[in-house]
Amino acid sequence: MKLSQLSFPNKNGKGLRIGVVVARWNSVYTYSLRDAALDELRACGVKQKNIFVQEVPGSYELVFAAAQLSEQKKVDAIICIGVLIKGETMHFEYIAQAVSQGIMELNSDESVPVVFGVLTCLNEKQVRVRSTGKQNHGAAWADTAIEMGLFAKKIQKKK
Ligand code: DLZ
Repeated sequence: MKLSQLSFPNKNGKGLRIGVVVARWNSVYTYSLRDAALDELRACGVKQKNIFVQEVPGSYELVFAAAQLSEQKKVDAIICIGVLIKGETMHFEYIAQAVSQGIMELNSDESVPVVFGVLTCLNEKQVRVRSTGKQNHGAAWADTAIEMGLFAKKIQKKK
């Protein structure tokens, strides 16, 4: 499925509070993804004062920051943004595994949805395609955060 085929029925972010955690490793690309996500959040009505951006050194640190934000309950959804590029050692595999597992565990154990905004690519060209221009994934991650934040709010009201 092409990114452009993703559809989001409700993109009304008014009243939502969104956390955005961004890794500085490969920052040319993570900042481009972050900016696309922030533009989309604002376009969907999320107020600037309700957007909380936290930088971390690398993708491995995304889970810790997301867990802290989640625990504070000050946001309705969190987007974790990172870019992992396969190198010559096993580093890529270990970090990708740890981050995907960590974010999955936050989603299953905690009540704040966390969006997996981590590109795991084999080379820089794959990253560039997915983090710049029309195929920039950042906007879709913002839409996902809005949809899941609205869902989390609705379900928690009923408890
Ligand atoms: C060490 C490392 C390497 C080799 N590659 C990446 C990468 O491609 N993308 C990324 O976000 N971070 C990388 N890191 C840094 C780790 O995520 C982490 O910041 C350090 O191991 C310190 O815990």
